[in-house]
Amino acid sequence: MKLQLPKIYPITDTAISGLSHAEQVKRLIAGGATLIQLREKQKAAGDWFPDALEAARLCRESGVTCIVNDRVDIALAIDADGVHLGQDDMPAAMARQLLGPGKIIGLSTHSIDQLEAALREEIDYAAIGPIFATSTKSDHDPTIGIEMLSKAAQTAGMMPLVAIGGIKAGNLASIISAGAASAAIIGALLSDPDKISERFREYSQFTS
Ligand code: TZP
Ligand code: MG
Repeated sequence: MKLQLPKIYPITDTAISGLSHAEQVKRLIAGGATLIQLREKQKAAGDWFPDALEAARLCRESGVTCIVNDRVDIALAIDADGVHLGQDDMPAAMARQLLGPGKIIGLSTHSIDQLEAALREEIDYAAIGPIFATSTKSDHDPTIGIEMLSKAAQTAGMMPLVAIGGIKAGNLASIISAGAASAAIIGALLSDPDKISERFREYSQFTS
């Protein structure tokens, strides 16, 4: 069955927010988030695990979908709802074997060619980006822009497509109009930790 994604797909980042994943999850849920990705690029699994476990517990308690970036092992251990894989992560087919048919698998792509390859995998959604320049991911691929995003959305067809990279208040509506099912956002939601809930609420209005 086709996955229904919320229009805004928030992703946690402890370096940007200065908060634990659990605290970010709390604030995002208070703002109305219904699906959250936990993304930890710095800490080793052992150091991150207790925070990830608590974040997943908070999601479960509120009926919020919890997706883990990169780490299939952590997703399994905290019984998350799914995993978000990059091009260099474990192959999607292997993640599917480990996670089983009931879990969500998302796959990041950075070009139409990669997106076409992703469509042949047993995944639930594809992501494409960066759409705009971003400082959140240092080693990112070239930006795609709105025109290429429209082409990607057409290529994706029935596969839900998440747009990522440099998305903020001023360009959010254009992302959705271009055909993305959802906009993944990090910096614009988290840069002021006291305003995470407020920003989420505000951003939800740009998509309705
Ligand atoms: N993948 C492509 S761009 C990006 C990722 C993880 C970072 C997006 O962060 P931001 O702050 O919303 O630009
Ligand atoms: Mg990744």
